[in-house]
Formats: sequence, structure tokens, C-alpha cells
Amino acid sequence: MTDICALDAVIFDVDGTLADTERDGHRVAFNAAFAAHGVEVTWDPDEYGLLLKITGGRHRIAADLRARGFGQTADQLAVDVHRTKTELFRDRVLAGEILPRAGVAGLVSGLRAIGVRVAVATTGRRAWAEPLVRHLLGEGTVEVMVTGDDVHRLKPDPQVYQLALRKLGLTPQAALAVEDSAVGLQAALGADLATVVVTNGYTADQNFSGAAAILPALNGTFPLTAERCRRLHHRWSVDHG
Ligand code: XBP
Ligand code: MG
Repeated sequence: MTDICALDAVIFDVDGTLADTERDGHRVAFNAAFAAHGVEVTWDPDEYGLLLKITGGRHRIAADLRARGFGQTADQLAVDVHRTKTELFRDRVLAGEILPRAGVAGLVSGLRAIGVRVAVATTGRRAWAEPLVRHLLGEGTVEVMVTGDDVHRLKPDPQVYQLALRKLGLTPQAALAVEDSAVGLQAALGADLATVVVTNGYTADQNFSGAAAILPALNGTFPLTAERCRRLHHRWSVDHG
């Protein structure tokens, strides 16, 4: 069946796409890390939602500390707080506390059943992303995984997607990206990838122009069938001349 659909691989984002990690996962770990370092900052869910446009936890912390007047100390403090945050979040991942979004298992096994390769492109750190993806998708499912540790420029820069394609040995025409956010979409489009956006509570109102499809969930409606797949690629090639 593999040749019916032009897809060779699907490249998944992690945060917000494979799992709803941000509000009750990363945010909680950031706040615990601030407290552990004696920094009187607590990000509430709304404030954290606004800060998500800054990708990469260390950059997010540094930008907020600077905005709060921490001045010269902001960058070093951000490194220290982020190191602690990474350890705390990894602990939660290893404890099995982060669950997949509904439909992830069915979608990924469906893709593999028709011979589509699975890859991951995240701006998060490998220390937690690797065990999380293993927990969410199972050992050996993901062929290529690119994280924030592997690139110099984070999303919305396309580098993570370009590197994932290079490691897969594919052109963008042979792959599809799945993202949850406008920043992620921008990164994937920058790598010339047709992109399906699966929204969540933080991203539902963002601008997704350029997306091949915008869906509220991974289960049920995902363009997995050969016909849908063909339509997606057709639409993408028309849009991109
Ligand atoms: C994810 C991020 C990350 C996470 C936190 O964006 O921007 O910074 O919020 O993880 P995307 P780290 O889903 O677009 O990849 O603290 O490890 O950066
Ligand atoms: Mg995301």
C-alpha cells in the first residue's frame, strides 16, 4: 500500500502535538525550578500561554527575567533554572506521568502499517524528549529524532525540520509535518513541508495560514487514508506552485 500515498515519512512535533505537555507539564516544572532557585516568579496558565511564542525553555526564562528587570543576571540564572527544570520534567516523564493525546497510538500504528516512517522534530531538550517519545510511541517506533540539542536555531527557524529530512534522506515532498502551533507551522513551512496542524487549548486561535489541514484532534479525522493523503499533497503543490 505504500505507493498509493506519496508519503514516505511523517515528522511529528512533540509538545502540544503528541502530548499536551505545556500547561500542566512544563509550566509546573518551570515554576518548581524557579522556587528551587529562590526566584520569586510563578507563571500562571494565561501568562505561560503568552510566553510560549518564545521557544526553548532557557530563552523563555531569560526573556521573562529580563522583562522583570533582572538585567545582567538574567542569562546565567536562566541557564541554572532551566537545568533544574529539565531534571524535574524528566523525572515526571520517567514516572510515566505524561500521557499521549487521544488518537496518537492509533495514528502512529496506522502510519507504520502502510509503511510510513515516523520521525520527531522538537525544540525541547533531548534529556526529557527522548524518554517521553519512547513512552508515548514505544521503543523503536521513531526512526529519526531531532531535538533542541541538535540545532543552533529553534523554531520558528526551519532547522529542526531540515535536519530531520536530511537524517531521513528525504526531500520535503516525500514527508508531512504534524504541528500544534503557529510557531511550529512556520518552522515546518520554512522547510517546505506540507503541514497538518492539530490544535490544542493554547493554540486554537492562532493563525495557521499555509497549513494543509487544521484539525481539532488526532483521532478520527486525520488525513491518513490514501485519498486524503493525495488531496493534501495536491493542495500543497498548488499552493507552492
Ligand atoms: C516546545 C518548546 C519547548 C518546551 C519546553 O515547542 O518551545 O521550549 O516548551 O521544553 P515546540 P524545554 O512544540 O514547537 O517544539 O524546556 O526543553 O525547552
Ligand atoms: Mg508544539
